[in-house]
Order: sequence, then C-alpha cells, then structure tokens
Amino acid sequence: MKLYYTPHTCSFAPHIVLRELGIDAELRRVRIGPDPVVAADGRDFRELSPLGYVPLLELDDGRILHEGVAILQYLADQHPDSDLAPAPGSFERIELQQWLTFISSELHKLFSPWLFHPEYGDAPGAVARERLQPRLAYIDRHLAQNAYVLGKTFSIADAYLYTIAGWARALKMDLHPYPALDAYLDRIGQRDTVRDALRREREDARVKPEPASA
Ligand SMILES: N[C@@H](CCC(=O)N[C@@H](CS)C(=O)NCC(=O)O)C(=O)O
Repeated sequence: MKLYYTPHTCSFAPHIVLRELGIDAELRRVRIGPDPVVAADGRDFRELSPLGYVPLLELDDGRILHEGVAILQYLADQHPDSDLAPAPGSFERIELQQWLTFISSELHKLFSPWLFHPEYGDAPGAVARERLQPRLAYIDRHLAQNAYVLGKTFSIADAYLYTIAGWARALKMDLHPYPALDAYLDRIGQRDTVRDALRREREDARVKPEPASA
C-alpha cells in the first residue's frame, strides 16, 4: 500500500490512521502546486490524481482512492476490530459521516484559501477566517462535553479534525476563545501514533530533499 502525501497537509489524517492500524504503508511525498510531482521520481502526479491533490492511497492491487474521507473510511472498514469507525449501516456511522462532512466542507475548505492558495488574494482569506470562528466555537462546545469527536473513543474523525484544526496553530490563530479545542489538540498531539506519523514524515523529507512549496 502506498500513501501519497505532502507534509503539513490534510494527508496527515490518513497517515495517522495507518499508524493507528499498525500498517507500514510506503510513503510517497508529493510536491503539490500548479505542476504537482512525486518527489522521488518526478512523475507527474496528475497521472494518479486527476486534480493533483493529496491524499491518495494506492492499494497493492493498483486500485486508487483519492478523497480523504473515503480513504479514512476504507482504512477503518478493512479493520473493523480497530474501532476507528462505527459499523457501516448503523446510526453511529451516519453520525461519523456527518462529522467527516463537516470537517471537510466547513473547516478544511475554509482553511484552504489562505493556507494553500495565495492566488485567492487577501479578501477571501479574511472572509474564510471570519467564517471559521463560529465553526471552531461549535467544535469547542462539542469537545467541552466529549473527549473525542464521537464521544469516548478515538476515531478517524479525530485524525481528520486534529489535522485540519491544527492548521489554526500553524496560522497563529488565537485559540484562547476555544479552550476545549486547544486542549484537544494538545492531547491528540501526544498520541504515540500521531508523533510517530510526524517523525516518519520528517525522516522521509530528510532522506529526499524538501519540496520547494507545499
Ligand atoms: N477533496 C480533497 C481535497 C484534498 C486537498 O485539498 N488537498 C490539498 C492539501 S490539504 C492539496 O493537495 N492541494 C493541492 C491543490 O489543490 O493543488 C479531499 O478532501 O481529499
């Protein structure tokens, strides 16, 4: 199995889940941007991912998945005993999908305009930053009552939320209004699997030169 990833991006979520499952997938670093390439061999990444974005999971039989929430659910469902996702068909599974959709459409894509797309200019970034506040407040209220997104146990939604909400810190956003979220980021960041995923990405980047942009 190969995970195509770019450091500091949303591909960190499936990487965390791979570590949670103890799967030693091959890491393939991608230099995203207008001409995305696989760092190791310079292959045009759009041959694999039509829109050139990470994450992308290549299975051992060559099949490909290239949407983060699909990859997360695929990995969890291959290992139902891991408890990383409620059983397909259950109400709890729909709740999980509700959270994954929220993180994807209401958080992830609000961070993107000013994090990865400077071509949008300042105005959309400022609007996105403003619109994020009530969404972060909503998450904060939820985490004040629940240790994890789904309540008492870590799930794929936590791998995704940690990755995306963590960008708030990278952007030096003030998280004081969101103490439960702030504490959650600290706590999830201390998980062995999260630290291990980070260490592996750092090591991988050291072996091969760091991409010019990410
Ligand atoms: N819909 C995709 C979006 C993934 C995405 O936005 N990836 C970003 C990194 S977080 C990326 O590779 N951007 C490069 C680009 O848009 O050119 C998903 O949810 O997996």
